[in-house]
Amino acid sequence: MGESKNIVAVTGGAGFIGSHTVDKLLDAGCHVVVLDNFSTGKMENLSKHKENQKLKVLTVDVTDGVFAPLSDIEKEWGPVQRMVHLAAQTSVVHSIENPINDVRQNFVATTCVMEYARRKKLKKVVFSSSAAVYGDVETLPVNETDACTPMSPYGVDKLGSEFMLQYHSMVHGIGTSVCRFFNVYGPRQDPKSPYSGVISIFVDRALEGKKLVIFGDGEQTRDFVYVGDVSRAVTELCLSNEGNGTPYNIGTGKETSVNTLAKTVIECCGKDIAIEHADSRDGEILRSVANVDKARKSFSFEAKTPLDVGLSATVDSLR
Ligand code: UD2
Repeated sequence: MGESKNIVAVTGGAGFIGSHTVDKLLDAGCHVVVLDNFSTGKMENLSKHKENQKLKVLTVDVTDGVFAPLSDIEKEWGPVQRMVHLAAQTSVVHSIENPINDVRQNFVATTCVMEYARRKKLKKVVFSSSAAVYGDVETLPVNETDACTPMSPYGVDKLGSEFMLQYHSMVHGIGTSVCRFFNVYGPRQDPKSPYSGVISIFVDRALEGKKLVIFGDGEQTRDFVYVGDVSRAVTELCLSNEGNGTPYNIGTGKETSVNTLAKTVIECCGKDIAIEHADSRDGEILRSVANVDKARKSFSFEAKTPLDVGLSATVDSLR
């Protein structure tokens, strides 16, 4: 007793990136409270920590506010000091079709988290922004200082949320870090929704012997970054007190077309799978790849996992 605890609340902690972040925070000795509404999160993502007394899981929709649910934890453990905000509506396509819902789940939720951070004087908040804030840029790889012209409500919300963190640093002195995730993939990404990440969909379909459907000509590119690398960056930023909300690109710096990805997935799954093309998506960004110099210089971030290695791990997890 008497030992000081590092208490971290993780919104979306039962989700894909969230549960990997919870793994790493627990490894680092933190006490962790997961806030998740289980719309896409799954308890089984946290099942290996079932007996861990340092983890609590609360079924909470962040847009309903986090003060009441966290007050019980505070009575038992003491004050929450840090927050990682990963709960989100993650689909660009969904945001175009349902912009009001997107604003609620992404922008309003961030405002709820930051209002808690302000009143409780948290040491640190880390937020999951996205490469979608950039839109189509003229020069690649894209830099954090490049102009942002989001091409979807999703990108607009993420950019607005970034400003919400920066404002809290500037005016209320809260330490904040913003991660602009590129295309995150890996084990525990749910492949079964039409809004799922392309790698999870391709791997899942290839393993079932179904054809892969490429939207458009397939020459659009993405920077695919492995979830183990992403959750390491988030954990590191969460445990540092520094940060004024300026964003970090979290990607690999490598550009891969959807055509190349489809071929690599087929090779990795070792099956003879057909490829078909369909209409391209609205609001589709044509090329996306990160310049990662800032994260490298600031906290020695390196996305270490090559695509073939990350793909094998993804294939093994879905097999
Ligand atoms: C991803 C993230 C989003 C945001 C963004 C940042 C997901 C689900 N979304 O959006 O949250 O952070 O990256 O860049 O991770 N595609 C196909 N066939 C399919 C599915 C997708 O060709 O069956 C294509 C799609 O048209 C796009 C690419 O694959 O060109 C990636 O699509 P996505 O939905 O995985 O991700 P994206 O980039 O829209």
